[in-house]
This record gives sequence, C-alpha cells and structure tokens, in this order.
Amino acid sequence: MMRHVFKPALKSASLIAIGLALAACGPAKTTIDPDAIAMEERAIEARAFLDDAESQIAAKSHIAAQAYWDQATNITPETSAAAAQQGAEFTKLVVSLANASKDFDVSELPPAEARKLQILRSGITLPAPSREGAAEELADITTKLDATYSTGKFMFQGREIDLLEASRIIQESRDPEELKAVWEGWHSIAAPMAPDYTRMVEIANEGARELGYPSLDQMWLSNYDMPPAQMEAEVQRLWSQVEPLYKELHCYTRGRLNSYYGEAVQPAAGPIRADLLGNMWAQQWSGVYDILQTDTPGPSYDLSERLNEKGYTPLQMVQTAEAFFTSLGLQALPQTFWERSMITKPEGREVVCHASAWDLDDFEDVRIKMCTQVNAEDFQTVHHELGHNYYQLAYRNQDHLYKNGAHDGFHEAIGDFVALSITPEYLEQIGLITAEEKPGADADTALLLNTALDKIAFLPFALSVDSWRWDVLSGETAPENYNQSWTDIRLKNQGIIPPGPRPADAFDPGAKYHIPGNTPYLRYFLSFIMQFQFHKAACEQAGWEGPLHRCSIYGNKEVGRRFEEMMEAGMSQPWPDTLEKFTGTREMDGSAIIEYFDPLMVYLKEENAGQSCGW
Ligand code: X8Z
Ligand code: ZN
Repeated sequence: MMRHVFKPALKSASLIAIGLALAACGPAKTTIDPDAIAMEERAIEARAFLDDAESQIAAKSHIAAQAYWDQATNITPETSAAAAQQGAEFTKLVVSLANASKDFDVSELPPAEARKLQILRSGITLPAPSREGAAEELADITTKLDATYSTGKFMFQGREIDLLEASRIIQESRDPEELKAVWEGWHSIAAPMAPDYTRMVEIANEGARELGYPSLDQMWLSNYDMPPAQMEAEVQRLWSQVEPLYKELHCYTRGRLNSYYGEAVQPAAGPIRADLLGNMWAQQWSGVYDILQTDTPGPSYDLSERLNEKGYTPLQMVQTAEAFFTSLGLQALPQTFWERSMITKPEGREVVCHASAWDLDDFEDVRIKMCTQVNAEDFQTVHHELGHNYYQLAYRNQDHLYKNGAHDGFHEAIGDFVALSITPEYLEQIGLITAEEKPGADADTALLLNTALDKIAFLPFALSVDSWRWDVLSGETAPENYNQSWTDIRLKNQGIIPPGPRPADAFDPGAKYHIPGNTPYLRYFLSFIMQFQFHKAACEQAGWEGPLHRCSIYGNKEVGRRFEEMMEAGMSQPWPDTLEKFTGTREMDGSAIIEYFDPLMVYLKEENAGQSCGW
C-alpha cells in the first residue's frame, strides 16, 4: 500500500551523497554507504505515506468533528445518526491507514517518521476491526451510550431531575436519606448501558488486536513514549508519593463527617459513605468544605457567593479566564470562539453538559461547550477548558499527527496549572475581594484544605477509573463482575463505599461521564500531579520565594513565553523533552504537589494523632 511514492533510487542516492559531502570536513570522498541509501529511501517512502495519511485524516476529522459538535449541542435521533455515520467513516479511515502503516518497520526508519507511524498506530481511542460493519456497530453503540448518559433523568420526590440538579443536591443537602436517594437515582440511569458497554469492549478489543496490541488497555498505555508496563509502574510510583497525604486527608474527613452525621450515618472507622462527600462520584470533596473546615482561621469570603454577589455571568467568567491567558502574553481568543461556543445550557433541547473544549478545523475554530453555572467549581472549569483551546492554538502549525498534547496529561494540566494561580492576591487584583478581605498567613491551613479536598481527593478516584477499565479491557474482569470490581477498586484506592447494597443489574461505572463517553482517565491522574510541577517551575521562573500556594503567575510575560513554547511543541517530540524545557526535569514527579501541601500535612497529622487511620 505504498501510494504516492515516486522517488527513484537515483534521487535519494544523490541526496545522501550531498549529505555526506556537506557533513564531511575533510577532503571530499565519493564513497556511498549503501545502508544509508536504503534508510533514506525508506524514509522518503514513509514520508510520502505519512503526508498523504495526514491530509486524509485532517480532512475527514473536520467533517466528523462538525457532526459530533452538532450532536453534542443538540441531541436528536438525526444528529446522533449523523455523528455515528461520520464517526464510523473516520474510524474506518484511521484504522485502514494504521493497518497500512504496518508495511513500514519503524525500527528501520529515522526517529521523525518512526514517531509519526507510532502515533498513527496507537492514537485511536476506540479502534474497530476492519471487517464489514464493525466500525458502524461501534459508532452506533458509542453515540448511543453518550446520548443515554447525557439525557439521563430519574424520579426524585415525585419529579424528574437531571444530573445538574442531582449534583446540586449532592453538594448542598445535609440530609443523609435524601443524599442516598439522589446518589442511587443517578446511578440507576447507568444500568441499561451495561449490555452495550460489554459489546463495545468486545469490538474495540478486536480492533486493538488487529493493530497488533494484545488488548485495548495496552494500546492506550502505548501513548507515553515508553513501554506500557513501564508506564504502569510510573503511575504506581507517582501514587505512592501522594498516598500518605491522601490517607491523612481521608482520616481527617471521616472524623469530621462522623462528628457531623453521627455513628449511625458515618462510622468513625472504616470507609466513607460515597454520597456524603459533596460530589456524585466522590472525586472532589470541596463541596462539603463547610463540614470539614479546620478550627484554624479561614478566609472570610466564599468564592461562589462572591462571584454571584458581583453579578458575574457565565460569559464574564469565560472572559475573566481569557484575560488570565492574555496577561501571560497569549493572543486573545478568535472572534469565532465567542460566536460559536456553547457557554450555557440552552433551553428546549438536549445537550451534552459535561464540559469540553473543541478544535473544529485544527487551526482557529476553537470552542468550548459547557452548561456553566456561576460558582467556584465552574470558575475553575472555564480555566481548564480554555487551557485546552490555548494548547490547540499554540500547536496549530505542527504537522497533523503532532497536533496534540506532549501526552494527554499535559493537555489536561494546562488550564488547571493556570488556575492554581487563582490566589487571594489575584482575586484582589481582579476586584473579586477587597484588600481587607485578603486572608493572611493564618488562613493558609484552611485555604490548603479547600484545595486538597479537590486536588488530593481526586487522585485515587482517577486511578480507580482506569484501573477498573484496564481490567475490563484486558479481560481480567468479566462482564458479570463489572460492578463488583468497580466497588472493590474504589474501596481499595479511595476508601469509600456506596450508601447501600447495589442492585444485581447495577452498572455504577456508567454513571461517570468518561465511561460511556470513552475518555481515557489516566490523563487526569497525570495532570493533577504535573500541574503542580508546572506551577512550581513557573513560580521559580518568576523568582517567587514564598509558599507555593500563594504564588500567582498572573501578568508574567516571561513565564508566558516559556509556557507558550512548551505548548507550541505539541506532540512533535517525546514528552520528557518538552517537560525538561519548562521544568528542568525529564520525569513526572509528585514532590511538587507534596511540597505545596506540606503545611496541611503537618496539620492533618496533628489532628489525626491517636486515631487509627485507614479502612
Ligand atoms: O472531564 C473533565 C473536564 C473535561 S476534559 C471538565 N475533567 C475530569 C472530570 O470532570 O471528571 C476535569 C477534571 C476531571
Ligand atoms: Zn480537560
């Protein structure tokens, strides 16, 4: 399948000869190395194949992206069918190119061509096998799963509610019976997905095997510039750095919940009830900060309340996030961003509310899609989403296969890294709080606890999502054990349990967007570690000498320049090269996040003294 390869041997031989003549400093030699000629010929063939593949993929992906956008912002049978059709065509194209690329032996190619071929082979999230009808069946299932999740509703107190409302109750209610009912209600929307999910796993694994991977989990783990087993070991290494802090946070949280709810609702020992943590998936716990707060002084304002008091609209929240990026010297977002983004939930039609950032033309048509609400959580999320868009804009001049994050954790980390600079100092600078309200150093423990409830509590959740999925994809967990495995893994990593026994047909993982949405989750685990590495490096570049959690890079053009340089590289080089340029280290490393929370660790250990922690 070597289409469009016209380069005769003569041409490449002369190129090599020229190369040799230029490289040599001594007297000109006329000898020609036959191995070098053969290598150059293969490289020329591979380049031609890749050029062609990249232009085909780019063209098709723009059509597919538009169809997916149309569906995500207006879920109907028609838009779903159109998205599934375009999705199937796109998958077929990429799978056929990935299979054709097997004609090249990457070990015999120069690094640039070898890298692109590797990206082409391992970069499809859900590959279909090439047999007739498989891509269509896969696309039908995934579109249906996505729509089922996004339109999910259940009965609560005599009326039908959706995820937005359920999430609000989980965060605001302090009635354990009500919390349990809402938790169970939302999880009930996932049960019908189980058969489709099982079938999807079968098809995608067949696709992965055709591409030469033992199963899809191994294919996903092949996207980190190292062998899958080594990457899994890296993840464990990173987790072991942060696990002691999580254990203290869990212990402290359990103690406060026990004091608040009493032994009958939340026992003082053992796991924590998942519905008491202020978030549907117990992935971030700052929603119950009021119950968990320290007895040290804390800030006198609440960011959610303050945004509302100041009359912020969702649009203004996005504009404020943009202003942070431009303060670093980055360009304003294109006009089309404002015209085409979906910033709030539209009336009268179903949409995918789970926030996402899009790049429709791989050049400038970037957009976000959110059902933004005016609160601290979504203030964080708008920065997160713009991080994706700014990354996309930064690497737009790369070749198509390099238009991506250095790895997927980088993509997730960009906006969060920026949002780590939303310090009290910054809030004062933009007028959200007054100088008198700015909390002093005595509020540090409280501020850090609030952040840790989001950033530290998240890590074992993120680990659980893909631990569960890797076992499912590898076949280690059979369909009849899907739910038990989910509960077991969450208990082991997070120390949490469902509020009551689960029904036999439960499919609780399906109640988390990224399972029916098929978004790999390891990226967020990596992001939550690396965003602190980026933050620490940026603060050092800025000459900051105080505690890390008080450092804001707002307005720092020099940091912005180096940050943009990191983003411009896209996926064009191994990620350790990109990381090193910005942070000076080639390794992902949990020591920055540990340093950031160090004062909190001291406090938690004191508070937990004498208790038997763990579950
Ligand atoms: O899904 C997201 C983003 C879009 S990439 C809103 N996040 C994860 C989640 O919500 O589960 C960001 C943090 C974790
Ligand atoms: Zn994201």
